Amino acid sequence: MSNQNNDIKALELLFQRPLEPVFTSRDNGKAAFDVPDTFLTERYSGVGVELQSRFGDDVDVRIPLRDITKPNLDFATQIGRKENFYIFIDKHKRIAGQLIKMFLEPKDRSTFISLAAYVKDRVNPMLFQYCYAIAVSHRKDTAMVAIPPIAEIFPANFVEPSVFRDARTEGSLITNPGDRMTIDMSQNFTASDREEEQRLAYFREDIGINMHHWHWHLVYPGEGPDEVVRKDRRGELFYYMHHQIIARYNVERFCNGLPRARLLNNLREAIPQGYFPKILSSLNNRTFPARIAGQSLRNVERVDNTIEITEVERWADRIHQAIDQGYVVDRNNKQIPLDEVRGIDILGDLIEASALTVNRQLYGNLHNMGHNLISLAHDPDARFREDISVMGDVTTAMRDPIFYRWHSFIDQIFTKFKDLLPAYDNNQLGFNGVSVDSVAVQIRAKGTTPNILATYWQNSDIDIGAGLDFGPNGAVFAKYTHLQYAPFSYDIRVTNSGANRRGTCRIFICPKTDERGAALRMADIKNMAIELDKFTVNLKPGSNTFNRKSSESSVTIPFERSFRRTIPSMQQQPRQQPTQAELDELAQFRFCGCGWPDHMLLPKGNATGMEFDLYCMISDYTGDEVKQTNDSPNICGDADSFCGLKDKLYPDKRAMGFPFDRQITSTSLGEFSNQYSNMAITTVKILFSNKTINRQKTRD
Ligand code: CUO
Repeated sequence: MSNQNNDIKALELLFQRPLEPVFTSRDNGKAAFDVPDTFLTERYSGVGVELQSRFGDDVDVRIPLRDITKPNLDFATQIGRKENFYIFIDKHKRIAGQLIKMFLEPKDRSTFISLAAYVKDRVNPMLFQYCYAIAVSHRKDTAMVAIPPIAEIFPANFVEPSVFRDARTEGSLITNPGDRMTIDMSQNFTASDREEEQRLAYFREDIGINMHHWHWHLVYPGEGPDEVVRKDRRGELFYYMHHQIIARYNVERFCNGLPRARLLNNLREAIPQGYFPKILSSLNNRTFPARIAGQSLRNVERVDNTIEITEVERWADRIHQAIDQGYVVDRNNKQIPLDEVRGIDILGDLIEASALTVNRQLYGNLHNMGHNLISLAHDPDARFREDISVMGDVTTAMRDPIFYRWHSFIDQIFTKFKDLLPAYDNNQLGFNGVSVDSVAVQIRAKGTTPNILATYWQNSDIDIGAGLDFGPNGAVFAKYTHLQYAPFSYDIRVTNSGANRRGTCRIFICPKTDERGAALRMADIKNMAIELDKFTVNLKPGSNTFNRKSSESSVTIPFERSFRRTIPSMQQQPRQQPTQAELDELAQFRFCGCGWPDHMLLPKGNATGMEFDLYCMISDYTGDEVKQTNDSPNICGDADSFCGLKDKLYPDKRAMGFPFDRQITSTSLGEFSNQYSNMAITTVKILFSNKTINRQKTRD
């Protein structure tokens, strides 16, 4: 293999089998590293030769690792290898930031690979994977390597544990992966229907949703060197991506006859929602701790991790005060206005809080410390030696109903700021001479009725073989049941009475009624408007028709992107020299793990057909256009609404969520939309069928 191919292979191998020492064979027993003796940890250093020959003899590819000057890892080993790693607390964030910096430093790729291989066996595996993935995605010389789906690396954080016992058995007894049976994963394993929150388990515990959340935080880390943290509008995107999650969750609750999530704005009130996750930490095989119903938050008093409820309340008060006054105060006591353009971005970084916060001392670390308080409520002083609950880990936080209560509280602070800004004026909202005459949707199948959409359950297979450390080689598939919708197309008719011009088509789906069927107020509708798609259109004079597939959404990534890491043309062995086109495609995969899973694009609706307003606006492109400062290719443009573009400016100049991010004075969505020719709405119904369909091999 060429050096380049050797390097790509080496970088891929370091993602596999996170708990195994680096000298074991990987890639289904086909590849192994040639590890310098000095790389072996104390445990294995006396048996080096034996190990190398045991794991290295019958492999197809042996990759030599260059010996390097050994780094001092004392800072990183403060997190034990069996401890859970969680990025919401200061100590872990700081260590991760330092390790990322160390990974970005080597000038050449092969030193980076050797460094990573050396570090891998010495630090906490979750910490390693997080920092390594960030480094691989930010180093220029590793751009061609795909970040594998996190559920493949640490499947235990996503999948109910009994699946693993079956998977190990199947994988060990049946050596040919092609002959292995698919393991069934149960849905609804965390609670019975006695617990009403269980109605939302399919959303909270969806593997694709939780992977997206991990990936988003990987693309937008809060701590680390500037080149990794300082990204265009990252604070605003923190607000917007999480805002959309809350909007989607609340609408999903309405579909299931539940009221919207109640904000967790009183940290001293018992929390009625219990949660018993039943999944195991990948690092220590212990179950993630549960929270009983009625648990109260308590001050956290642990070694290296303390937080008082009073402190969190003080930060929230100061942030509210800053919003009321219209400015924040930086570390030099300088006032920075919270204006229409920069205000939300400043607040996002300050509330999260990321390393870009203008004043950590004054405004604290509100959102992260909320995660921390909640995730240790069951054992705040570690007297029972219990670890964090799911709320403390980005791979698992969205499983717990409390996530949505905490993030609703955070979201309400942002909304308060947005509602104080002036409403958009006619210039901003209108587009003279452009009329959206109609918007409609139709399922892409024969004999379907326009504006009726369908959802159902689907079984899909995912490969959990790569994460079965010390287990069998090769793929082991598990069957996962998730919500799915019937693919549909938009049909948008537009009349342009002017010359050739461009616009941005913005499509949202808005709830009409709450869980009781009562009409929602405009103030609530705009907060729960779900972005479905956004794309640029060229308008020719006269009539224009745009057809767009649901699968092309700017919010989502396809199922294959969420769950498969290799492109089909590269799966054959022996591995051929990849073409440039394949390398480009692979480069996209890396960033493209970020994106809402396509199968969760639509809310579930209900069995009688739940009505929504489909809203379409075409905004004037002169107000939308962003002049990119570099002309590198668009890597993964297909989920840019939530994830931005790699190494580029956020591709829409308007505020995220436009036009629903500001107050709207109209009393209804119809009234709002009727005022502007460039907007239209249509009633659509989403009909849910309680049946399960197996995934076809190909979908459009
Ligand atoms: Cu993504 Cu709280 O930021 O979980």
